[in-house]
Amino acid sequence: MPSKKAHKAQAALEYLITYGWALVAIATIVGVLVFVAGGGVNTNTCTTFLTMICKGIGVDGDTLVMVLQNSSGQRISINPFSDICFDNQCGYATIEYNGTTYRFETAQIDTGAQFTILGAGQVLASEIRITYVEQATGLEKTVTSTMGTEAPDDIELSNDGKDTDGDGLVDCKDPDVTGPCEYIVENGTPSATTIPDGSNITITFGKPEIAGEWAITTTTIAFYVTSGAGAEAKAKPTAIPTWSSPITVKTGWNYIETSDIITLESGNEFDLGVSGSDIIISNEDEKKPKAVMTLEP
Ligand SMILES: [Ca+2]
Ligand SMILES: [Ca+2]
Repeated sequence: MPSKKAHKAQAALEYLITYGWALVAIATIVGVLVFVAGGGVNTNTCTTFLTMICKGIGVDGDTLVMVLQNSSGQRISINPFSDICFDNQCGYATIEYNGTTYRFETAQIDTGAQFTILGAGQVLASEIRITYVEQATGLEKTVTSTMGTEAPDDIELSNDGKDTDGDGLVDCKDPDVTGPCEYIVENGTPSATTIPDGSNITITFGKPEIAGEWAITTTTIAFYVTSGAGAEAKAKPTAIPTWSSPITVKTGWNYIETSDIITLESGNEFDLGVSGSDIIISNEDEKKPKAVMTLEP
């Protein structure tokens, strides 16, 4: 007669043989869940917004890559430049949707559609804020979410004007950087907020930390118009005689690109001219003029 101990051992063995496959299956499922929840082999975190499902987050050089799905139940519109901010820093986002890249233009995202947000130099940001307009209701909504990437703390960020990884080379002078070198210079100080028909004003932008070391290859002047839609506006660096092709001004943010190569100086100045009617540009808070400068070492 087998002892109680042997009986127990045999029972345990039978249990394993009978239910072992189930334990293996459960272990596999748990493993898969941990893998999925943890984002696979890394620790990237991507928190789902109330009205947008985060499908994934990743890193491409110093660029943050985030895939979202519009689950608001209706079509929404987002302007990447003014409506997507990382740690309260706006202007560095682009949206890729339906094969088109949006930076200054507003993207219309269909209900249920998936789109990608790219944040230049934003891999270390810990919060993202998105403002969008619902097409069906016309309401403007803002959602905020925490996030995080597995980017190392000592990565060289391309657009902060600092030697982030401590090797003595700043931004795009550091071969560790693979992304674009774009700076947004804020607090533009226009000499007037009303630009009379047929005249121009000069806008001065604040000093980037890396002044003098770089050439500006393109500049986009962003300005917010409160009155004067339908007029034409054009821009140029003050030292350059050539104006950009005029754009038709709309209410809200307007963007004019100039492609003259100038040396980055502290307090860069750009002329903004209008024709057709007076326009009024905002110099209030976040709606002050901005310059987006693409730099080369
Ligand atoms: Ca840097
Ligand atoms: Ca560096």
